[in-house]
This record gives sequence, C-alpha cells and structure tokens, in this order.
Amino acid sequence: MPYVASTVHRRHQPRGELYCGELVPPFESPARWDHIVSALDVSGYGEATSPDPISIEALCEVHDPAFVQFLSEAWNVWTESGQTGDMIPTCFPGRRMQHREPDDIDGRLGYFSFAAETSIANGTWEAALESAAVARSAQQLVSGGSSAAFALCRPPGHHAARDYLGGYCYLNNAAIAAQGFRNDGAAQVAVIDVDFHHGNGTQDIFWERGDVFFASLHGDPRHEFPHFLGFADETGAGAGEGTTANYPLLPGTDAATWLEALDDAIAAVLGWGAEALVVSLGVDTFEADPISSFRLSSDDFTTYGRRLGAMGLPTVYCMEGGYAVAEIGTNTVNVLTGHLEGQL
Ligand code: OKP
Ligand code: ZN
Repeated sequence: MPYVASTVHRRHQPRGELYCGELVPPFESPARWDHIVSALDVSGYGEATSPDPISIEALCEVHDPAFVQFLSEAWNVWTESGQTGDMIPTCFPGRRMQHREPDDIDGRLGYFSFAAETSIANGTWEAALESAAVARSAQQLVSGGSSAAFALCRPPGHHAARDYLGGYCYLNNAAIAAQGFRNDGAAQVAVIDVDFHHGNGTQDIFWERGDVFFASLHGDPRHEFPHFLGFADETGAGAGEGTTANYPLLPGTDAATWLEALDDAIAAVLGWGAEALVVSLGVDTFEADPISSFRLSSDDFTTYGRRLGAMGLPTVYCMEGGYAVAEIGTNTVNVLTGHLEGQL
C-alpha cells in the first residue's frame, strides 16, 4: 500500500496544551509521526510519496471561505498586533449570543474555535495545509487505480468542522479526501471514523448531504470529548437524513463490543451503496492510550483492518489520533496490514 507523507508537519509544534488546568507538552506531538514512519519502514512499506499542493478552492468545498481566510492569516495578524504567545482561544459565543465574526483577532479566534486545548502557532497553517494535501494526494492515488493508500496526516482533521477548529484539528483531511472521491467520479462515498473520539467536524460537514455517509465509533459524549455531539440519535438532516450513524460506546469498552459496532457500521455503509471509503484512522482506542478509555490490544487493530479490507472498496486511510507514542506505529501498521490481508 502506498503512503503519502511530508516533513512539513514539523512546523506545527504549539508550546503547550491546556490540559487539566495546566499547560502541558501537547499530546499531539511530532514524535507520533516519526514512530509511524519507522514502523512503516520496518514493515516494508517503502518510501513515502510526497503530496501535490492543494488549492484554497479545494479546501472551500468543505470549509467556509471565511474560516479558511482566518486560518491562513491568523498567525500574521496575531504577531503584527504585538502578541508573543501562541493563539489559545479563550472566549466563545455562548447560547443566545451573536454568531458574527468580530474584527478583533482574539474575538475571531474564539469565533472560529470550539475548544481551548488547540492553539495556532507559527507554522500551524503551513502544516495544516500540507496535511490536507497529504489526504487529497492519497485519495488521488486511489482514484487513479491503487486499491488503498495511507495518508499520514499531521495535524489530524476529524474535529475540524465547516467553520471551526478544535480537538487538535484545523482542516478536515478526511472530508477533503471524501470530497476528492466525489469530484473524481464516485457517486456515493462513506467515511468510517474509528478514532476514539467522535468525528464531530466530519459529521458537521456532511450532515445535510446525501452523497456522503458518515459512521463513527467513539467514547460516549456523556463521558468523553467532544462532549456535545456524537449521540446515537444524530442521523443527519435534509438530503442527509439517514446518512449519519453514531456508535457511542462506554468507557472501558473491549474489543468484542467494539468489533460488534464496527460490523454494524460496515453493514450500514455497504447496504447504503458506498463506492469509495475514507477511514478516519485514530489508534487512540488502544488500551494504553493516555487520554482515552477503550481496551483494544495491538492484535485487535489487525483484526479490524481485515474487516475494513474485506469491504472491497477503494480506501484511503487518514491518520487522526493516537497518543501512546511508543505503540502508535505498530497499531497503525497493524490496521494497514490487516486491510491488505482482508482485501484478498
Ligand atoms: C483529538 B483526536 C480528555 C481531554 C481531551 C482533547 C482531545 C482531542 C482528541 N480529558 N482533550 O480525536 O484524537
Ligand atoms: Zn481521538
């Protein structure tokens, strides 16, 4: 399986993450990428393919142009106004307040964010843009005839909605890949999100669209981030009614329960008639993940990779979360290798 990656991700390295009332070293670190590349190398995946650049127009197929404009200029506006720290959003529009973009940069930051653990730093925009390009290029390899490809995206994307960032995500790489499949001729595209956290951004983007099916397995929002979306009764609206499927699972969920939900999601996607698949691949469902609460073992990743491969669909894997850094490479490669076994 070919994989697409770029060292531009290193430009994104915020100073800290606001976590439990302290600024801690970000869980979403550049070292995650290194461990995945090493594991791919050891397992014989060969050299990475470099991404082609992605256009602003392509981003705006799934994001609000005003949000993209904000992301692209945020750091420059911030530093030119004399700020020296990273951009940490602290003020958000609450219920019954105006949802209107302010002129002030701090106001715009809060307006285009939903969570304060995610900051914009020097190089964030460049890395996020490159990450989107990685996803799009992997999709183009698959539309061009490869049965599957892995997009080693960093930063991740599934929490980034049409017009707000959060959850370590800025641009929605998986949504950009799904839209790419549509543009390149697939009539119906599915996204299966296996990251521990609900893919609220991807759900938001495709909520009213009947051409993209979104299914997510995740920690129940009553207990887990992002807290306010991902309930089982969210099924889409308008033309998208019935094309969203959520599987909230309790903290402590083991592989047997998780795989049952995956089988259900796979059946829903195949029954609906998907012609291409994007997998939001977060490996934070791992038992030793420091910020998550499911109990999958490294071998379980191979098991579910086989089931995804057996779907027989052209597939792009987009890297999302996974914070047990020492095992992130093994767990990621296990899914990809399982996929290759399963598709035979
Ligand atoms: C990003 B991705 C847990 C706090 C969670 C944010 C997690 C973002 C996850 N108590 N903070 O989906 O892996
Ligand atoms: Zn996650």
